[in-house]
Amino acid sequence: MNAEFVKSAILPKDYPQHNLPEIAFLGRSNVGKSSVINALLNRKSLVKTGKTPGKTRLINFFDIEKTFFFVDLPGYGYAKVSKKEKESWSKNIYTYLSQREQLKLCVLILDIRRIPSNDDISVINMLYELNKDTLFLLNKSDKLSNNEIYKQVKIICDAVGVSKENIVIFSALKKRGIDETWTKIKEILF
Ligand SMILES: Nc1nc2c(ncn2[C@@H]2O[C@H](COP(=O)(O)OP(=O)(O)O)[C@@H](O)[C@H]2O)c(=O)[nH]1
Ligand SMILES: [Mg+2]
Repeated sequence: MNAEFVKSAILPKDYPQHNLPEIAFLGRSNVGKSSVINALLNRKSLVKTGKTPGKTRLINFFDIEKTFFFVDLPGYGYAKVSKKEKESWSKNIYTYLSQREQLKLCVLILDIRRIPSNDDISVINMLYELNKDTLFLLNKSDKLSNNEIYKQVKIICDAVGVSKENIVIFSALKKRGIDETWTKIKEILF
């Protein structure tokens, strides 16, 4: 898939100007957000992985085939970040989510092995409050057996109050869930 980095921004005045739909990716630091984006685009390293967790506060915009945009929002929940930095993160994300008219779909990435953290729940509440269409990708499924996957899906669905239609069992490493994710994205966008 043809994907091109367009720019990084923090404030709305610096967001790129265009009229295409945007899909925003959210997740706690180290959940595999960059790996998921690369896997969906079948790119090895469009987005850097495993680098300086929690350090990037920038919103990165990627043009996909001149048809829509992927928006990589900064990862949250990194323990070594100060309270002040966390607040500015929340504010910048909230501004993007609440003001960006082009935003059509949010993709929230969770670690299938974990119960959603308080930070995850805050973000999910923000998305519900703003009435955003949200798709949940349960990443790192390669780390669990089928039996464990089944149990975790139920636990996570209950914890975040989402139905199974809005989740995809994913593995960026093993490339699981890619076609299903694209089908769901296209259902919502087009
Ligand atoms: N086992 C496994 N590891 C993954 C998967 N996705 C990402 N990772 C690893 O998780 C770490 C963080 O990935 P990265 O994409 O940089 O996460 P980000 O901080 O959310 O952007 C890296 O070591 C990745 O190799 C996955 O599906 N399975
Ligand atoms: Mg990343």
